[in-house]
Amino acid sequence: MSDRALITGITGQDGSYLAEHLLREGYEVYGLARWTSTSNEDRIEHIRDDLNLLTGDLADQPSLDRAVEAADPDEVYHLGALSFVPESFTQPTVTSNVTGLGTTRMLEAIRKYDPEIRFYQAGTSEMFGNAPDERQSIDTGFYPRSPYGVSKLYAHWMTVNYREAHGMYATNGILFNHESPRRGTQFVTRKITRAAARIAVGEQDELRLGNLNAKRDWGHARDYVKAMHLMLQQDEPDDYVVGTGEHHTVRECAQIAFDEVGLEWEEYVKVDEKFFRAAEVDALQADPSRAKRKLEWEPTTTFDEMIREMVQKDLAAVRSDD
Ligand code: NAP
Ligand code: G4F
Repeated sequence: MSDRALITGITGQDGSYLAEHLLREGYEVYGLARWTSTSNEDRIEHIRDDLNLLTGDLADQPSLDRAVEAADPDEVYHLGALSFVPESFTQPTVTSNVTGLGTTRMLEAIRKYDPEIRFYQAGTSEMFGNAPDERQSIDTGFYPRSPYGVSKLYAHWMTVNYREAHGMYATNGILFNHESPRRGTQFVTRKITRAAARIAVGEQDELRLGNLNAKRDWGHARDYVKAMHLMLQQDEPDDYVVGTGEHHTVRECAQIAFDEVGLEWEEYVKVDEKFFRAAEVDALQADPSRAKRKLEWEPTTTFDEMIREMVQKDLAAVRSDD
């Protein structure tokens, strides 16, 4: 009998890549998707017939209980969240409820149904925030700078607590930024690659951005979902930091994206105060040595390759809209 996995947030960037990966690995894949008035299934349309979708909301315990029971999974990958940092300042209590308490609800649903189910929590480098260390490892202290980061830190410790209190196989993956052509269009890399493509074909005049000096450790989502899967295949549950170990500025991202379409970024990018954050995380850079050693995981795509791939996909999309 094949292994069964339940993915919350299956309609998101990571959910779609993880579903593809698990299907390739021979899993029967279930996904929790919330009800929406129009379809939110664009990213999984190509594999829709191979998936078992269940409706539910992370704010609603009964729907989560039902989803766990219906999927009867061996592994749960909990990726569902309100994941856009600026919006978490606008909607702090929804963020706390969905991103924070939603994790407790999933852990409770599992504990009640079958505490042997393995659980992955989608942790984030945003929990490090104003980190004291130049490179962040599992030993770095946490200092989140947004309602999103605070909610994820709560979820992180709940995951540790269910492991220690109930003996559950509950694992935190602390993932640094990862992107792809499926990234939401408000996140800075995709905002840039899409704008570069649109400007190149004359559909947009300029690109307004916030802090160009912010540094992030950006990898490719396709690589990072493999690390999630590996984490749940270990003998014992543990917590892992996953990133490339390199960081780049938003400015560098713009340089590469505009170079890919043969344009000078300075001619099109304008700094707009509107996109500065109430509290910024200036720089994040992973120390992924433990994940590399214990999981034998390596990123395969460079930052430059990824941004160019995203621009090419955005160019193809804008051209096909014509
Ligand atoms: P994403 O594209 O924003 O996907 C988030 C998913 O959560 C979507 O499927 C969304 O559904 C779902 N969701 C939101 N609110 C929900 C609710 N109330 N009930 C049920 N589902 C809900 O995020 P991502 O980039 O794939 O990231 C996956 C996870 O990893 C998130 O938890 C994120 O916080 C975390 N993470 C991401 C990164 C990164 O760089 N990408 C790094 C570290 C951690 P809809 O499609 O209906 O909106
Ligand atoms: O792309 P971002 O919005 O991603 P951010 O805030 O780092 O969060 C992402 O990565 C986290 C992992 O560390 C995830 F947990 C989280 O769910 C999400 O996926 O912004 C990156 C940087 C920030 O410093 C921001 O201030 O880019 C800077 N930036 C500059 N101009 C901008 C813009 N960000 C956005 N979204 N839009 C701008 O115009």
